[in-house]
Parts: sequence; C-alpha cells; structure tokens
Amino acid sequence: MFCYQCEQTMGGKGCTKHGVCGKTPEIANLQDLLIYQLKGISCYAKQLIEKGESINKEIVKFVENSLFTTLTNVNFDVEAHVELLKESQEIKEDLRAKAPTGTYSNEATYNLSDNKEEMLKDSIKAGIMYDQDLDPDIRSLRWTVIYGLKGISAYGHQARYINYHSEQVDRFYFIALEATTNDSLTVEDLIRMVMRTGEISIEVMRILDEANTETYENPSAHKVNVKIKKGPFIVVSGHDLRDLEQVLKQTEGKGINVYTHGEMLPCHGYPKLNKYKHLVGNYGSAWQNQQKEFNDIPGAILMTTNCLMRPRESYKDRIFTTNVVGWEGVKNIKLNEDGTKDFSSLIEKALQLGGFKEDEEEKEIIVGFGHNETLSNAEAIVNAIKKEDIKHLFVIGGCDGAKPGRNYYTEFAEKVPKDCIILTLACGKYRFNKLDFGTVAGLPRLLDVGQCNDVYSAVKIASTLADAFDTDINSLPLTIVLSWYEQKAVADLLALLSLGVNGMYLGPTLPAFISPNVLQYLVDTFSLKPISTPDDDLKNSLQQH
Ligand code: FS2
Ligand code: SF4
Repeated sequence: MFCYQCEQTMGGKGCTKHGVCGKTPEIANLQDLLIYQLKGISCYAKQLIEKGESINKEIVKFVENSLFTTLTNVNFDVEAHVELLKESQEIKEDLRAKAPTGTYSNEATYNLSDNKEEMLKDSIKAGIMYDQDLDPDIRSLRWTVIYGLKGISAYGHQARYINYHSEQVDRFYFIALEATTNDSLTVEDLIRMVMRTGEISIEVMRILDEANTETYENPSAHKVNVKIKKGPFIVVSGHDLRDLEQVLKQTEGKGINVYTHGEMLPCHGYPKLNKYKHLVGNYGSAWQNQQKEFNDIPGAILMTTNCLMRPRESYKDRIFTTNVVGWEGVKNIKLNEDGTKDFSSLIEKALQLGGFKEDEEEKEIIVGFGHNETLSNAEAIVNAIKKEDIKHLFVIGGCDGAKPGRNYYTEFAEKVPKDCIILTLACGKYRFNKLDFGTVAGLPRLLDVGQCNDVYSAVKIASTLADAFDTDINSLPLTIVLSWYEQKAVADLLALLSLGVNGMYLGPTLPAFISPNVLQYLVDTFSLKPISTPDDDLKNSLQQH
C-alpha cells in the first residue's frame, strides 16, 4: 500500500505498511483500484459529455459516493469496497458501449475481475507510485486534483441528500478524473485543472449552503450547552444535517436527549433543527478524541460522515454508521427508497442503555455565525474597523487532529489581541471554542461560522466587507490561518486559492503530496506560508495591514 492523502501520513511521507488512520493494506489497495475504475469510467463519460450527452444521475451519484468512500476516516469495510468495485465495472461497460470508438487510457480499457483476490493483484498497477518514471510534479498535481475531488464529493453528497446538486459539479467529476489519466497534459495544464478544482469547490459549497439554509433556514446566534444531561441519549457525529433532523424527528416524545458531536456542533444554529427541545447540547470535542469520549458511555452514537476511528470493543455494539461510512461489524443504517432512514435500532439501543444518571452543571458556548448572521452586523463591523476599534480579523479554521503541534492554533487564538475578531470553522475550533474571548465593539470576539464547508460563508463575509471598503479580500485587515487534516480541507484550500486569496498560513505540516516545485509555485503565486510560531505569524499578520 501507499497512501499520502492526509496530514497524519506516516513520517510525513506516506503510509506503506498500515494506515495511521487504521486503514489496512487490503482496504488501501481496493481504494486505489476504485479510484482507477472511476478514472476509467470518466474517460468514456467525458467523450459522451463532449458529444453533448448528459450522464445518468445514478452514475454521477456512484462516482460521488465512491470518491467520498475513499476520503480519510470514512470507510474501512472490505465488503463495501468490493461491492463498489463490482458496480464500477458494470457502469464502465455500459458507458464503453455508448462512447465513441477511439483510443482510450489503460484505466478505461482495463476489465475488473469480480473476484477479490484478482482485484487485489490488479490493484498494484493502480497504486500512486506505480509509474516510477512519472514526473513528480505531474504526479503531485494529479493527486492534488483527486484529493480536491474527494473533498468536493463529500459536500456534493451532503447537498444531494437534500435534493440539491450543481450540474457544473456533476460534470466536473468526469472532466477532472479524465484529466488525471491524460498524458498529453503539461504541468501548466494541470495547474489550471487544480485551480478549476478550487472553483468547483466554491460551487459545491455554494450549493450546499443553499441546500442547508433553504431547508433549515439561516443559522443565527444560539447558545449550546456543552455539558451532559440526565437520561437516555444519542450522540450524532459527522456533518449531515438531514440525518440529524431525522434522528430528532424519530426520537420526539421518546424521552431521548440528542447531542451533537464534532462537526455537528454548528447544527444548533439552524432554526429548523434547534426547534427540537430534545436537541440538548454538544457532547465531547473533535474527532481524534472519540475513542476516549465514546468509551463505555451509556448511550448510542451515529456517525453520519467522517471522521470515524477504529471503534473500541467497549462501544462497538452502540456505534452505528450511515451513508458511505463503514467499519466491519458495525451496523450501517441504509437509505430507504423514499429518501428516509429507519433509525429504530439506534433508538432502541439508546433506550436500552439507559443514559447518563446525573445532570452536569451547564456551560454554554455560542454558535450560528454563518454569513447571514455575521453580515447582519456588517455595518457595525465596518464602522468599528474604520474607527480602529476592530484592528484585524482572523479566520482560524480547518481540521483538528491527533498529531502534536496542533496546540499552535490554541496558542494563536489566545494571543490574538483583544481588539481583533476571530472567525472559526470546522473541527479545529475545539482547540479554543470553550475559552472565553469576551467581546469587541459589541460583538463576540469569537464567531463560529460553521462546518468545514462554511469556508463559503467566511468567503462571503470577507467579500462583503471588502465591497464595503471598495477593495478586495487581500487588502482587508484579514489573515487566514488554516489547519488541515483530510481532503475536505484540500478542497477548501483550493477554493481559497482559486479566489486569489494571498498570504494564508497552512499547518500543522505541509501536504506530502505537494512536490517541492508545486510548493514553490504556491509560495510564489499566493504567498502561501507554512505556519511557524504563533508569535511570529501573529506579528507578521498584524504588520502587513
Ligand atoms: Fe473534522 Fe474530520 Fe470537517 Fe474534517 S470531523 S477533520 O473530516 O471534515 O473538518
Ligand atoms: Fe495514512 Fe492518512 Fe492514508 Fe490513512 S488516509 S493511510 S493515515 S495517509
């Protein structure tokens, strides 16, 4: 196996014996082959698109779900991968029969066996490092596109579940995957494809924002209890609002408390979700602490998306997955034909376990500062910046993770001067979101903008403020400090780069899949900076504006 798609990759270079995330070589190799198959499918699909034909939405969904399945900490179930692989061959054959005749890539002409052992043998040629002679910059750019696509697919999946999609995004899966097989594309062509991936990332986040805000209304400032309450409970983790809504509906009147966990925290800001009184708070913190936080709790857990870690035996019987998330031996709750899900096994488990025995003393934090809520204060923010009551805005966001070095973000947030505002998003916020930052110019100094896809919200806020000053985002007193872990963060980073955002800080380490030349290009073109120390980075940010 070889995998270097996430920040915790072994030695900062690549996992070769076993994934640090828990991925076995078997799963890693099946995932390589699945991506190989998606590329093959896309070679035919692209030809059909160019002939003006549209691709069946079931095929789009398949490609989206398969990409999402291979995202870090999503699916560790061998059978699920074998099933997807078998389906991929049927789809490929179907498209092959419809596509114009011509010369196609190896990925397109390859025929998959329906036998797992054969699949594993064939997976060698699908490996990232298989072609030793490939130009390292070409390899780096191709995989940057693929990792961006994985992030996009997670957002696309979430929007599609509530019946929203973008035709542009749907077509792009095929165009971009085909590009990663096309030997005639130069480094410059692939840089353009990387930037296009960023633009499509903005587009998918836009559609997801529309899906969430039209379905659940715009989030607004809302207090969330982060301590536990007495009684049976379900913890809902991941990112999926519709799953949370269905759990809330199906538990109504049953005496079950529902807690958000990890990236579900911002859901408390949505009026159509926080109207449920039994959505009582947020349990625990970011994903990397789940084995400790879920250990032996007297309640049931639902993982709607990433990040899933190896479930310990102590809670394997009380954790459930849904959507494309999977772990062998853990129950996966399927989607019914009518778009609903039956969460009764989860509910029964929660009732059976009995729940917490005592209430803890409440502690509240505030969420809900998406673009609509934050921009309802736009005039106040603009005036405060003009009067220098607010000196600088920081976006400190992205993923959390287990590796040491991430306390940089806590320290950074703590050291931000009192006359500055911090916007935060994604699970990296747990490094500091329970600290008291007080207020500035009548506003909380810490504004929780939402989940990782709400980078879209942060961009909307920044561009509205830039318009008010008749300038661009780069000229605002604004610094973006990103923490990355998995491929949604890659999509977010590419989105910001495609908008021409300059001078971002990226950490805790740089992606292993970025070659030295590609990194130099990003540094030269976008002044992208690896994080150094909170003091130095803070000083530089404040000096530059
Ligand atoms: Fe956190 Fe994990 Fe949100 Fe990432 S819960 S690192 O996948 O998507 O951000
Ligand atoms: Fe390693 Fe990350 Fe790949 Fe898992 S996803 S195998 S930790 S690089």
